[in-house]
Amino acid sequence: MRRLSVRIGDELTRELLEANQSTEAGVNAQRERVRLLRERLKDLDSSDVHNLRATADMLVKKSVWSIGGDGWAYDIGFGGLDHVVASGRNISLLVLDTEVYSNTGGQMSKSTPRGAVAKFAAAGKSAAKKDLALIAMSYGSACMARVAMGANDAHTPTVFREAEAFDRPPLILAYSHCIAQGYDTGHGLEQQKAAVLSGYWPPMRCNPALAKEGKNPFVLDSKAAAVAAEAVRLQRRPLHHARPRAPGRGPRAGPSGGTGRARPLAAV
Ligand SMILES: Cc1ncc(C[n+]2csc(CCOP(=O)(O)OP(=O)(O)O)c2C)c(N)n1
Repeated sequence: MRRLSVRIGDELTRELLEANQSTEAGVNAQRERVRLLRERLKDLDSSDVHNLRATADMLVKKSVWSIGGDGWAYDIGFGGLDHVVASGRNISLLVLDTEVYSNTGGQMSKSTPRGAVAKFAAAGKSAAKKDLALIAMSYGSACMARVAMGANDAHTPTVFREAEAFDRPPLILAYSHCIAQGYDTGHGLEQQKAAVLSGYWPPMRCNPALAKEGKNPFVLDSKAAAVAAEAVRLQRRPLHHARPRAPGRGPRAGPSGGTGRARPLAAV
């Protein structure tokens, strides 16, 4: 592109190569520059021009995410995920946290909360849920966030945009409803809302870049609990969140007579 700068225009060449694309507006401005570049290349012909035409779209920043479930993130792929988060390299990670392995039929993962019963963990999980958010925060290199789309659909895209704007590996933990949780997933967003309103899944962000500006890197995007935590358990069928069968395995869960349908949330 530098070799063609006399014909493309020095200013456009410099702007294309040095564009700040950390915000949506910055990316849109770069798209417009690429459109202009294509116009200026229209009547030119050389191998450099051909190459530039073929690769011009690469000048616009792409949003690329690695996506997996909690089984991947907390267990079977944890080594790799942990390495990326600790490295500080800008690789975006999204965990769809259903708190249970679904694809293989319903085993507990390290994300499964204490006392929960899964199809292949009938005695109830004895250990507490692993705190991936805390692990990520402890490195001080990653931009971590916890979201639940059903609770606040404006918060989720804001968090994604923010996470992409910083030159840090974003790790987003998204509370996700799932058929293995045993309720009608048509009510999944209500389930997510219950998880947030009850304080079970408080949305939060931790961005170490803010500390450099003298700000608190941790932002809690959640109000005090407004519904009983029981609401979350009641909506899940016995298969996932039921009274643990083995004594001493976690707190007593709600009655195991879930209907598989979401129920209205009870105020605290
Ligand atoms: C290293 C490795 N171990 C085991 C498996 C077998 N396996 C395939 S999917 C899966 C469950 C993954 O659960 P999760 O990541 O929570 O995704 P979900 O099925 O809930 O979408 C397992 C254990 C695998 N693919 N790779």
